[in-house]
Amino acid sequence: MNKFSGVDYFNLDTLLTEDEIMVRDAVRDFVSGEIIPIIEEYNREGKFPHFLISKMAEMSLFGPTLPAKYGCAEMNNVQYGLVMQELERGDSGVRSFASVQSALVMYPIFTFGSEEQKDYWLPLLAKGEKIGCFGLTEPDYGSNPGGMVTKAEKVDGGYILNGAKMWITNGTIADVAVVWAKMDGVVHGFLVEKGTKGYSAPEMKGKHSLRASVTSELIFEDVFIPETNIFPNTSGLRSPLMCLNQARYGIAWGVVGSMMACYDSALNYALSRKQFSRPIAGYQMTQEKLVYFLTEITKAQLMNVQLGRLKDSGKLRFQQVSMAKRNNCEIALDIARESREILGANGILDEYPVMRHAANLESVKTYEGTHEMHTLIIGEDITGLPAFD
Ligand code: TGC
Ligand code: FAD
Repeated sequence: MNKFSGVDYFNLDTLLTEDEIMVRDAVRDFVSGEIIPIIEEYNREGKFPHFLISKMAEMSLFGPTLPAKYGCAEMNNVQYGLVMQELERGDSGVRSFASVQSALVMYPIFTFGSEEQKDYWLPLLAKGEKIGCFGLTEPDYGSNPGGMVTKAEKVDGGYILNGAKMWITNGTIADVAVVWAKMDGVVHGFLVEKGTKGYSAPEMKGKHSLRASVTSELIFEDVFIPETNIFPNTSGLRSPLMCLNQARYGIAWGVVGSMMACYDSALNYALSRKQFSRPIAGYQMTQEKLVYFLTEITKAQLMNVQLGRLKDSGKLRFQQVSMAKRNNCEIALDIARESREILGANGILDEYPVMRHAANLESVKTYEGTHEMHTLIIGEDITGLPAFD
């Protein structure tokens, strides 16, 4: 296999530091060596490649922006974004695993947790010795999580949790679930540990998308949560929404990896596939597609670097994250679909990565806020007029 050398039409490496390039290249090699050779098989079987967890932990890919005292790498946000980009060049499901562990489990424990919760969970999660999941979505409340009906009730020494979550990445394999539930009408976060009586996490089967990722229901039937397992520092629905910003930021970068994989595959195929008198890359309509891909990749890369710099300077607004998540997911899906067209019938085979990326991106465009939700978030920001209801 040819070594993947990236897609950089505007010399964007000049916007990155040496350390940022070093992290990107290390993860790029890891993806080429460890993920790409095996991922089609795992995707076909509908299995998550568990053996990658310890390898990703060794590379400090979990909670990478958190402090070293928890065993984390203290990367900046551009490095974190580049990690997500490279992982998703391998597979959106593998990137999802890392996103959830970092942005939706380690981030809330770090941000809203007690010192004891941080000291116990963060080192174990960083080492990949424990796996986490994040339960916000419910069967009847997806885009509108504020309507959730999962409930906690205060009892002696803790809380009783009842309700259900759905579509939860890593749920079945998680040692700890960050679960959001209402108590007296206010949203709170709880750590629910595997094996707790009344808690189960059956895997959801039959997915055509993110097949190399575990997706589950979480069911809570009179589950007792000790006092030590509530987050002490939350502020209602705003707290889970803050976690979403971290994950959406990672997705905005991640899907550029999918775009690169599809562009690379389509370009190589178009150069080698001959129809009529020459390679199909020599026909104007194919070139139009390839130029569209490369232009959109370049625009997304520029958006991401600036997003990362804003995040590192503490000036990033959540509406800006929405714009990048919304745009980059839509474009990535377009590029995957059009790459499949360039590959003709071969495009539907898992000998090539494009159909897998296209199928995965259907989920990525939907989770962490649908295209429509991000439109409305930005629409409200521009006009001052909320249009959700
Ligand atoms: P709303 O009244 O707008 O907001 C409540 C409070 O939160 C503030 N806020 C945010 N703060 C930080 N970051 C954000 N992104 C925020 N969005 C809103 C807001 O300012 C307000 O603060 P305050 O101080 O005034 O109380 O709440 P709403 O109920 O009207 O909700 C609006 C809406 C639609 C934007 C929100 O609910 C939403 O984002 N919906 C989409 C749901 C979603 O994205 N779910 C994702 C679930 S997790 C997932 O998909 C994981 S995928 C995992 C993988 O990678 O595999
Ligand atoms: P709905 O909210 O029912 O929306 C259906 C359609 O209606 C969408 O097109 C939506 O945009 C549109 N719509 C809704 N309201 C409006 C409106 N006001 N105006 C215009 N259009 C509207 N959740 C978690 O909590 N944790 C996870 O780990 C997690 N992992 C996931 C993994 C996968 C593979 C998938 C597919 C989902 C995951 N999710 C997770 C859930 C995900 O966040 C939700 O699917 C998403 O937020 C959308 O909710 P929904 O599917 O219920 O769609």
